[in-house]
Amino acid sequence: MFDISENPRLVERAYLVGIRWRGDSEAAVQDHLDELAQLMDTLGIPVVGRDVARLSQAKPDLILGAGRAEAILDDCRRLEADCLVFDEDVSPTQQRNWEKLSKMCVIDRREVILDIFAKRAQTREARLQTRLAQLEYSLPRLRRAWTHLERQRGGAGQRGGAGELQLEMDQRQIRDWIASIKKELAEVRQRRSVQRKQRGVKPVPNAALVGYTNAGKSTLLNALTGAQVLVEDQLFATLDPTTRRIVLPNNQEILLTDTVGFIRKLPHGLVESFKATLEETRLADYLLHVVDASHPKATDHIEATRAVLKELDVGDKPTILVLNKSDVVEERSALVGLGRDMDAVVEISAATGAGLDALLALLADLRGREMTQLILEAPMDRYDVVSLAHREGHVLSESYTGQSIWLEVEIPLRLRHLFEAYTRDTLPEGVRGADGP
Ligand SMILES: Nc1nc2c(ncn2[C@@H]2O[C@H](COP(=O)(O)OP(=O)(O)OP(=O)(O)O)[C@@H](O)[C@H]2O)c(=O)[nH]1
Ligand SMILES: [Mg+2]
Repeated sequence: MFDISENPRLVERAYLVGIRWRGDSEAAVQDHLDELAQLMDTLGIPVVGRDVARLSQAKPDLILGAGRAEAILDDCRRLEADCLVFDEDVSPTQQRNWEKLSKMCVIDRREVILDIFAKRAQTREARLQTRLAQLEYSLPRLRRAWTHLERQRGGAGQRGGAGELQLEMDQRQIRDWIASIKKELAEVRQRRSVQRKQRGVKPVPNAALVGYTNAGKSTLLNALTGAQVLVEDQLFATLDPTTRRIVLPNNQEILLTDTVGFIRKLPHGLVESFKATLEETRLADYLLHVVDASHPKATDHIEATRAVLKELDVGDKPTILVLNKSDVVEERSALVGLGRDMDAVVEISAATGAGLDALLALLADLRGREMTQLILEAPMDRYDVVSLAHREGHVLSESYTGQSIWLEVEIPLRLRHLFEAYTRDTLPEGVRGADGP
């Protein structure tokens, strides 16, 4: 593996560019730029200026027209900005053109998010996943210069001088690097799946906390379980999953998992490479979709979250919409109608504890709804099937016919496959059922 970390130059003053497409409101574009500024803040790079350009169609070489581009560059010179950040996707060619023109670092929102992940990743797995997403993002971009990758390799917000390596060689090395990271990740995941299997002797239902970054997911996990996940008023405080057990009011247990938050334009590569971390979400029986209900853009956050859930293929799991931060909600009317199409909605404050009882009751209720009634015939020597039914469900009737044990049971839907081989349509004549004589 190569290492090129000589004298990376620090990017210190960012200039943001948003684009107002036909049909967009000025306020929406400004909101998105506010969020981009927050992302830059998370990276530790001050924003010294911003501009919104109106556009009906992107120009292939610079997105913007040449006149507008010049005006932005004048502004950047005046403000001594050294990094231009687009809230739009910038293609590799456009990025190269802008860098040539401006002699500045030029990045887009997705790359900012990648840099934040790189800065925040703590565990080996999160670091590998982030590095993979970064490399895949930069692969088509390498043609322009070495500086880009060096900047990423040097760490968040840094940027290096020119490298001397040959282009073709670089690309090949990057590909090798990607392959070796994938191999390492496969090993880490293999180990985790073994651990999960060992844990999963008795399958306990799993609910995943999902939602926009900074919605309060970790605060909620901590409030419900006494866990000590890092909570911060910053974007992407959490990258690694934490799972804790909670006991519901009906004495049933569930596992609750907190994981990485979502955002508009989460780089596709990140979603891809974090799929393993998000595995707990994919395996979850329910989702608790947490939203910062005090945020003026709460509705957009819900939509952006659902878009990522769809990308993860978990969009149709039973979902409770959790309207968090009710202690600081000013516009109560804005919440009306939210979550209409979800299974339940509850207003809480993870900070004050308000509404947590109602949330737990809802979870118990949702769990209750997930049961199915079956008639089972188990051979006499398969008492394990019978005891599984007792352990995981409610046995309504139990009868012996000599060769078989007949059961009427209510079991969780998610375990139905375990009983498939023993499921029958009706009880035979003479066997007494739950409402029999
Ligand atoms: N006022 C208020 N603040 C809250 C509440 N819940 C969380 N917060 C604050 O919101 C910020 C984000 O909370 P986190 O729990 O880190 O949010 P998260 O969803 O885990 O965020 P990421 O891990 O970055 O995706 C912190 O400053 C919390 O103190 C709440 O109910 N009321
Ligand atoms: Mg968190």
